[in-house]
Amino acid sequence: MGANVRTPTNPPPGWRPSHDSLSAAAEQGGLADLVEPSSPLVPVLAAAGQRFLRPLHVQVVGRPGAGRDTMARALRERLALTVTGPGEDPRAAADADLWLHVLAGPPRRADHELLSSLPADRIIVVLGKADTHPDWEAATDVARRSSTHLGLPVHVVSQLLACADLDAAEFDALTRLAAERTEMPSMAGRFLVGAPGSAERLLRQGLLRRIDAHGISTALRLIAEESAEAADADALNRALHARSGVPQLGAAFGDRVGRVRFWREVEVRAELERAAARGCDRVNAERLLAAGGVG
Ligand SMILES: Nc1nc2c(ncn2[C@@H]2O[C@H](COP(=O)(O)OP(=O)(O)O)[C@@H](O)[C@H]2O)c(=O)[nH]1
Ligand SMILES: [Mg+2]
Repeated sequence: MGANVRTPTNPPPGWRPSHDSLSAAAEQGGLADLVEPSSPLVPVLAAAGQRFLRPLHVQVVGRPGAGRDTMARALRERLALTVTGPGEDPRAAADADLWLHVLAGPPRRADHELLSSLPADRIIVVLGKADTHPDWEAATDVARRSSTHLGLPVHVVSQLLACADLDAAEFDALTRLAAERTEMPSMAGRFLVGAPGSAERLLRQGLLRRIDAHGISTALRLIAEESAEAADADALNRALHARSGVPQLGAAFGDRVGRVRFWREVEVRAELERAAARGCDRVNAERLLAAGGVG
């Protein structure tokens, strides 16, 4: 069950966006042109049209600790999306077009409950913190099983690697560690050598906090191989971003654009219905609603 539950707000089965619908005019910024310039509907349509064209807005959800804040940052930085994270302005939630649910492992009861409360046609599910699994393949296995369980695709990401922004000093430190043939121990805590509070220990703590064990071992390997991907801090950050799975989410968002357009058209129609109900150029408001827009 879970996300397969159809909420009452789902579009009718088989709905297809039509090219002569209100949304087509809205997309071209031409909603207000559908009525005479003197119509009191002009400001209503202009405002609805502006809202229709707002940037894609994603709300990040999931259980606390799943990495939601980091995910929100990753979506902003890598995919330039408008994002609301947990605990951010609850009013912004009303503007959400898509919900990105972050799993921290196989779905639990709280995940099912959350997922079934969201619009089923606009959910994207990710298995986050993929870098904390023994390897990427292991994370992919968990995602595959979760996907079967939920009946939804589950994408594998490391939101932390997607946010990598190592500076020149951290890059120099990694270069030194690579030259010393340092390896990332399987117990990450053993990486923290040096006296508590010493510069070496603080540096290593900082690296763990910023890119964690998998990020560090990937960086050390790329630097040791003298890869062009590790030519400098910027290149290394890009290499970590590319391995995070987050850029690849762009396609999943693209696939939902038709759904988002449908729901934005529903909003435009609701505005027109409210205008008609209060007698604001009712004839034309109803004409637009009946014709499905232009025609
Ligand atoms: N290794 C790893 N740690 C992560 C990742 N994403 C978040 N974290 C860490 O998980 C902890 C909680 O992250 P946060 O984004 O605040 O989670 P939230 O409570 O769901 O908002 C922080 O210490 C993050 O650095 C990830 O992709 N990989
Ligand atoms: Mg947090």
